[in-house]
Amino acid sequence: MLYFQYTDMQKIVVIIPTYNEAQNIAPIIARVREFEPTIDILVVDDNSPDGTAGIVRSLIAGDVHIKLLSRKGKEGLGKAYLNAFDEVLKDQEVEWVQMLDADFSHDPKYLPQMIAASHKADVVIGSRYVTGGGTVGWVLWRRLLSRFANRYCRTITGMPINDCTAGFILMRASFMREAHLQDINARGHAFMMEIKHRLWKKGARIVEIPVLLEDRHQGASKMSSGVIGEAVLAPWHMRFRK
Ligand SMILES: Nc1nc2c(ncn2[C@@H]2O[C@H](COP(=O)(O)OP(=O)(O)OP(=O)(O)O)[C@@H](O)[C@H]2O)c(=O)[nH]1
Ligand SMILES: [Mg+2]
Repeated sequence: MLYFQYTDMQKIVVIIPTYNEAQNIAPIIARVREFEPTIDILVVDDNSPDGTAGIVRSLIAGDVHIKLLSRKGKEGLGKAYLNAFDEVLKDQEVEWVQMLDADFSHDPKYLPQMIAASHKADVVIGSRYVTGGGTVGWVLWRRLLSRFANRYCRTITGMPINDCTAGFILMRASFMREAHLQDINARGHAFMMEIKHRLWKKGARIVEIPVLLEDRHQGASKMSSGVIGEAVLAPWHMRFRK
């Protein structure tokens, strides 16, 4: 069980999943610290062969607000997040959970704005597809695919969200505890759609704030064609699930 020491009024934990992010993990944590000096951070690492976990351990020595959840092996982003949610939500004091990629796609400079928006919401999405949001450095095919996937998801599920596949999300823990997130089997973009769909079905108030999403700065992408196929079917499952 992971215990955090809280210094802020709101108990927020930032979860950063990592697989081979040795080049990114210390700089991304430093960037979080620029904007949120004492926020709790949980890194969930799938035994990265490049030694990401070792770097996190060395950072923990100088910062009591960082924790590491070390998993046995690579099981995909979805499973890593579900495992981390389980650990974090066991602590009844936790009120908010923030998801943040390690690869600098999600700039921690938006965290204060997301936290401010949470006062009138249960889910805050760092969104590419509201006015002022977008992507930087993405190749055309990826921009088109993402835009299409999001319109498709919104149309089929009826969920009033412009950026269904966003992974930059702040969620109220009480809704997460009720939304049965642990049953989600999807891995990639479909995992992100499912989370939002389940929280929305529970009546969560969802707010999107504009962010510019950047392409990863360093390291290799773990995107695969399997996750695209899964994302095509997911909205239909969501629509017809009782
Ligand atoms: N713990 C864990 N983290 C993962 C796994 N796969 C990806 N991640 C992390 O999840 C975050 C998002 O993964 P990315 O590889 O950036 O996926 P993406 O954003 O769809 O694709 P690119 O930005 O093109 O690489 C990063 O912080 C990864 O290190 C995994 O199997 N286990
Ligand atoms: Mg990425």
